[in-house]
Amino acid sequence: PGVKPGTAVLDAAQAGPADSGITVEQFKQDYRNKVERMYGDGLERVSDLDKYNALVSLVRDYLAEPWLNTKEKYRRTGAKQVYYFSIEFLLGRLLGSNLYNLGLNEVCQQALSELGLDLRTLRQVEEDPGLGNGGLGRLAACYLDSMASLGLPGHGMGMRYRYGLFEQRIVDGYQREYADDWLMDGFYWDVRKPAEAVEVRFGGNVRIKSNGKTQYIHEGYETVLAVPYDVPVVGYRNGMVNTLRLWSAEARLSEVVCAPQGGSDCQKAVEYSQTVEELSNILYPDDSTYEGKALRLKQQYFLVSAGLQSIIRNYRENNGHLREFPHKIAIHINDTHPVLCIPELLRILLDEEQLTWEEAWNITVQTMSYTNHTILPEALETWPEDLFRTVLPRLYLIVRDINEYYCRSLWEAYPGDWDRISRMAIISYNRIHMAHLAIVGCHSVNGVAELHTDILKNKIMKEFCDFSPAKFNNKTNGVTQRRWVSLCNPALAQLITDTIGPRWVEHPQELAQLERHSADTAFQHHLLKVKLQNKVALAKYVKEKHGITLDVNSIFDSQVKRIHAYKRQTLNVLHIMALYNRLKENPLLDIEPHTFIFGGKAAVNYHIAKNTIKLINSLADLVNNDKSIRDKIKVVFLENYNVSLAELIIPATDVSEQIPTASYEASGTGNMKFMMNGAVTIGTLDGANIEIKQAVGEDNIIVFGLTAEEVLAYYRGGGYNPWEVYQDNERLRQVVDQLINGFFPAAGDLFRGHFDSLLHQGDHFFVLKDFASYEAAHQVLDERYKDRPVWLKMCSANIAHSGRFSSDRTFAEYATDIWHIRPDTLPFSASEKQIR
Ligand code: GFP
Repeated sequence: PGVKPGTAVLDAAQAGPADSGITVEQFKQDYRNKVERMYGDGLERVSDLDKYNALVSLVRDYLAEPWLNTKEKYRRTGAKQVYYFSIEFLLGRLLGSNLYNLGLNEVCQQALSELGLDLRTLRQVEEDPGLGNGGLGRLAACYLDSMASLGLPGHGMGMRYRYGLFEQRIVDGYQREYADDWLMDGFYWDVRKPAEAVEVRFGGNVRIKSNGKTQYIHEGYETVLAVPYDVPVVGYRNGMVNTLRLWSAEARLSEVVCAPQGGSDCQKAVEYSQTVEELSNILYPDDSTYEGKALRLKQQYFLVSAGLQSIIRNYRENNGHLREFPHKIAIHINDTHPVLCIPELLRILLDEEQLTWEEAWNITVQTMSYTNHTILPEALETWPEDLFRTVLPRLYLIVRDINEYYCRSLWEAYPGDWDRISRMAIISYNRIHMAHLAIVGCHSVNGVAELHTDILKNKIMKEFCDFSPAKFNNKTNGVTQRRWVSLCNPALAQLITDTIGPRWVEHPQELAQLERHSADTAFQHHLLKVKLQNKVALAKYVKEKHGITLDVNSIFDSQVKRIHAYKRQTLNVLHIMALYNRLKENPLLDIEPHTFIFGGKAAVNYHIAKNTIKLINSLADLVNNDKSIRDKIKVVFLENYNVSLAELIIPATDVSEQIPTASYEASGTGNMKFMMNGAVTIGTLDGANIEIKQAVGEDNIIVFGLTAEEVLAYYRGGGYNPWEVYQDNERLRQVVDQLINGFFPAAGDLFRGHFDSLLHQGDHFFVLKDFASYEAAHQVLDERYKDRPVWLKMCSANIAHSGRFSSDRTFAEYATDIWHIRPDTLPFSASEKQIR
C-alpha cells in the first residue's frame, strides 16, 4: 500500500511538434495563476494533490475551446453521431493521454521542470478511474481514443460509479477486497451538468387506456434523477474533443422531504437518498440475491434510459426529424448490459413521440447495433420475467410485444417447429434472454475476432444466423497505439520514430516498415536497451511495493488478466511447479533465469479463482525463498492489477502468456498490447491469437495445445479422461499430486478444489490435456531466447505486424460497415484517409 505504479514520461523529441500554440512561458504563467486562483496560495506551498488538480484544471481550460468547437461543428454539419453504450469504461489515468493528444506534453514537461516540478510525479497522483473491470471496459476506452483521433463523431455513454469494482490487497497470500474509493479526492476531468439531468422511472404499474388509440399510462412509479457528468475525450492532435457522458443517480430531496415535519423525516429522506444513490454506487453489484439482481437490472435501465432521453432531447433541440433518426444517430450496445436500449427507444418513440409500432420498430432496428464479447453461458444475461415485470412494467410489455412479433415471423419461416421457436424466443421458460433481444432488435451483430464470430455463427447463435445471416459480421478487436506504445513505452516509441519516422502514431500500419530493420544489429541493440530500461523500472516498483528483488536479466514472463478458470492461470502454475521440480532434482539444469509475473482480480464470489491467487502466492513463497535453485526462477503476484500497472508491466515483458482453453477467449486485447511492445506470445490458437499468428508468421509466435475444433469435438463426445493423461505423464502427475500432498506446507487441503476439478470433475478446461504441449512450447521458447539475434528478430516482427491490431483499424471498420458513416460527411478532414 502507498506505492502506486509510476508513469513514463515522453521525451521531447518523441512528443512531436508543440502544435497547441501555447508556449512554455505562457504555460508557466497560466499554471501559477491557476494554482493561486484555486487555492489562494502560492505554488511553493500547495500539496502535490493540489498541484495535480490545478494542472488538470488548466488542461481542461485549454481543451475547452476545441470541445466547444467540436460540438458546434457537429451541430453545423449535422454529422451522424455514434453513441457507444457500455457498462464499463476502463479509462486509465487521463493527464498523460490528454496532454499527449493535445500536443501539450513537451510544453508542459518543460514548463513544470522550469518551475522545479516533475510531470511524472504529478501524473502519479492521479487515481485510476474505477469505471471498469477487464477487457470489455478497456476496449471501450481504446475505442473512445480512436474515435476522437480518427475524427469520428463518437461518444461514450456510461455510469459514474462512486466506487470501483474493488481494490485488491494480498493478505497472507489471499485476495482481500477493499472499497475502491477512487473519487475520494474528486475527479477533476468531468463536468457536472445538473441542468441536463433527466428522470428515470422504476416500478409502479401500467394502465392501458383505449379511446380509439391504445395508450399506456405508467403510474405509481419511483423516480430517480440521473445527472450527467461529461468527460472530454481528446483526439490526437486534430482539434477534436468528443464526450464521454457518465450518469450518476441522485434523489431530488427537496421534493421528497417535508422539512417542517421535523427530524425523523429528514432521517428518512437521507436514508431514501442513500437507496437511490445505490444505483450508481458500484459496478456489477452482487447478484446472488433477488435484491442484488433487481439492483443490477435497475442500474442497466438507469444508464440506458438516461442516455437515450438525453440523445433524443439533443436531437430534437437540433430540429431533427425522427424519420431521419437512424441516418443521424447510431447506438452501439457493448455486450448485453445495455440491451435495454432496444425496448427503451421503442418506449420513447411509441409513448412519447406517438409513432406507430412499425415506424418505431424500423427506426430502432436501423439505429441499434450490438457486439458480443463472450460465449460463456453465465455471461449471456437472462432476467427472471417476474423481476423484470416488477422493476420495468412498461418495458416488460414492450419486450413481450417484440417477442410476439418475432415469434410470428419465426413461425412463418419454420411452421410447426415449436422447439426451435422456443429456443430462439426472447422470453422462454419465464426468462428474458438479453442476447436474443439484442440480435432481434439490432441491424448488426458482431463478434470480436474471426474465430469467435465463427463460433457465434456456427454454434452459439447458429439458428439466429440461419434466420438472418446478413446481420452477423466480425470486427476483430484493437488497442490504441497512443496509450499502449507512445505513452506507456516512450523509449520504444522513440526508437520506432527514429527508425521509420513519426507517421505510425496515426497510421499504425506503417509499423510494417520495421520489418526491414528487424535483423539489423544496431536496431536490435537499441531494442534490447529499451526492454532492459523498462524491466529496471518494473523491478524498482516490485522492490518498493513487494520487497522482492527481480533479476532484470531474466526472462520476464507475464500473465496479467482477470483470474478465471478458462484463462488457465492454473496451467501456468503447474508448469512453473514442474520447472521448479526439475531444478530441485538437478540444480545445474541449464535454463534461462525466469521471472513469472501474475496480476489480476478474481470476482468476489468466485472461490476457486480466489484460491488460484493463493496458489500463485504459495508457489511464490516457496520458490522465492528456496536458495537451492539460486534465483533461477522467481514468481510474483502484483497486487491490484489495473491500467496503470499494465502500463508498467507490458513494456517490460519478454513473454506474453495467452493460454486460454481454445474457443473460450473471444479475442483478448492484452495479447495485442504485449505484441505492440515487442513481447513474444506463447499461446493457444484462440481468439485473436490466431490472427496474431497470421500477422507475424509461425516463426514469431509459439503456439501449443488443442484447437477450438478439437475442444468442441471433445465436448460433443462428453469430454475426455484426465486420468489417462495423469497416469501417462510422470512430471504432470507429480505436480498435480503436489496440490494436496503437503508440498505447500501451510496449505492443508486448500487446493483440493483445484485437484478435484482437474481429476475428478473432468478437467473442463483441458489443463492436463494441454500440459505436455505447453511444456514443450516453453522449451522451444527458451531455445529461441538463448539465440539473442533470433529472439530480437521475433520481438521486432511482433512490433512490425501489430498495426492491424490498432483500434484505429477496428473503428474504421465499425464506422463503414456498421454505422454507415461516409468519410465525406465527417467534419474533421484529417480523419478521412483513415476510413476505408
Ligand atoms: C472480454 C472477452 C475478451 C475480449 C474483451 C473485449 O473481456 O476475450 O477481448 O471482452 O472484447 F473475454 P474480459 O471479460 O476477459 O475482460
